[in-house]
Amino acid sequence: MTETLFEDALEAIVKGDAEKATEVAKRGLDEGIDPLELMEKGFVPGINKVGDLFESGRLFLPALIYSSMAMEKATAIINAVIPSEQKTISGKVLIGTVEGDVHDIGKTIVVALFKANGFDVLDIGRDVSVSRFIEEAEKFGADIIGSSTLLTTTMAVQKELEEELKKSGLRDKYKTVIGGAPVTQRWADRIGADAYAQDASDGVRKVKELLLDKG
Ligand code: B12
Repeated sequence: MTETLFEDALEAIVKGDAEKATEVAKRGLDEGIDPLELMEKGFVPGINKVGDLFESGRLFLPALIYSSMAMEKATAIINAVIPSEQKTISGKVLIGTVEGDVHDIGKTIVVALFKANGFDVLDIGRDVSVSRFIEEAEKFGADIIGSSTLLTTTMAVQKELEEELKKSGLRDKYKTVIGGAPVTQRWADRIGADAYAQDASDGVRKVKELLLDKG
């Protein structure tokens, strides 16, 4: 039964059917499925498939937009019910998508899971400039700055953030974590970010380690 639900979730996203995505998300929750599992095994494979079809020219931008709208509906329903886990460690995490990039579905999932894990999170949205990342981190008193990017062209902004923090003498004040589909551990090492996370759960682990490290 769960398998059918995952397939329905995938299909709703591939077809760009927001109504069906909403129905499947609600049905899953009614059936008592783990919301994160429904996201990771149903909806996320759906949007990844859409990405593959788009890349290979078998699906075009209008369809990509419908699929992402369906994904946003499902994400909103699921994020609202991600269960809070025991607060084991406290810390302030600022997170945003870098300038030039409007992709925020993944970042929004990360924000929801971070909040559920008891971190104090400030989501500064998408298309955020390096200077705004730093200003907001200073105002918020962040421990960690998290940046997301889905475009290979905007990965450079994560590097600029590292450089700007160094230039302004603030690098040691914060720990940085980076994520997004094209981002890798290698990229993190290259630009000098403190951590890389491949998905939201990995992000929680990495942020906990960084907070322990920060003391
Ligand atoms: C949905 C989507 C869109 C939607 C975005 C809607 C939205 N509100 O986000 C829309 C339709 C707007 C869009 C637009 C474009 N898109 Co688009 N899009 C996608 C798609 C299909 C899915 C992205 C997604 O949501 N994935 C699901 C989430 C859950 O995964 P995720 O983002 O990777 O996040 C997870 C992890 O990476 C990690 N994570 C992410 N960030 C962070 C941050 C931190 C701190 C941490 C700890 C973890 C973490 O945790 C998340 C949850 O587990 C991808 C294909 C793909 N497979 O990635 C293409 C893709 C990213 N898009 C692409 C392109 C080209 C574009 C456009 C340029 C298209 C165009 N011609 O206009 C524009 C760009 C506009 C801009 N300036 O940003 C290309 C990028 C190619 C490249 N090499 O750079 C891709 C790869 C498609 C492709 N295969 O060609 N897109």
